[in-house]
Amino acid sequence: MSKNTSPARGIFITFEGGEGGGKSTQVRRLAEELTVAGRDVVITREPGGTPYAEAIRKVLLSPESPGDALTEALLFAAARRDHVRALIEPALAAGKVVLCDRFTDSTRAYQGGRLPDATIEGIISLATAGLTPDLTLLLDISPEKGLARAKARSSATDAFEREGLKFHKEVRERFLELSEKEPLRFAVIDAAATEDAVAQEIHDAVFLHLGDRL
Ligand code: T5A
Repeated sequence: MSKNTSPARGIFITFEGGEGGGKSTQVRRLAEELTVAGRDVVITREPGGTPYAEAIRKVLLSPESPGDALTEALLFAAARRDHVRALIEPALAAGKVVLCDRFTDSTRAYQGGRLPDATIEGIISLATAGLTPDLTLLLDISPEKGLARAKARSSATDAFEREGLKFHKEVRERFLELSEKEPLRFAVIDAAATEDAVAQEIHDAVFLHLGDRL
């Protein structure tokens, strides 16, 4: 009798939230922790993650952006389709832990206010073929603080950072609404705390939600 040697499916964790919340910083920290613990970890981001999707990222974040939500949502989806097919799904099939800096909830939060829900969900579903994160860490911070952090790091701003405070407040509200709709998938993290405190809160959330699989 042949033995099933395929690895158990991996774990998909996404980091979400407004600008400058510390997502990239905390993706790196959690990756280090899980790697030390012996897990095979892949770090990736959206828009981007594959050469083709990184090329689309340049277009999306360029100052030439027409600011049309449907055009944006379709481009994010095209990048996401390539990312899911070429990187995320193969890594999960190989049993890896995939840590992704932004995913579908960013489309819901950033493009969602300007398009009907059914349009957003249809586009997301085409791009992901139903792939949903096992856990989403929402790094929640006031836009005032987050944008100040992003600005302190670099004076160059992308098309989305240049949006006004009202837009970023609405984005934050939409993220929080999403977390209330799906409390089992989301963990809301206080991203205004120190880097170490945020890392500890993320550690606790990851082991609370996924400890039996890690
Ligand atoms: N977008 C994306 C959509 O509109 N729709 C979509 O579907 C998707 C996928 C992506 C843009 O695209 C939009 C959303 C975005 O506007 P991006 O460059 O990837 O653009 O933007 P962000 O993901 O927002 O990246 P940032 O680099 O701005 O923010 P991060 O990753 O949250 O923050 P990080 O870790 O780079 O930290 C920022 C600064 O703060 C410091 C760091 O050292 C760094 O200097 N910092 C802290 N300082 C104090 N205390 C802490 N706890 C700190 N943590 C980090």
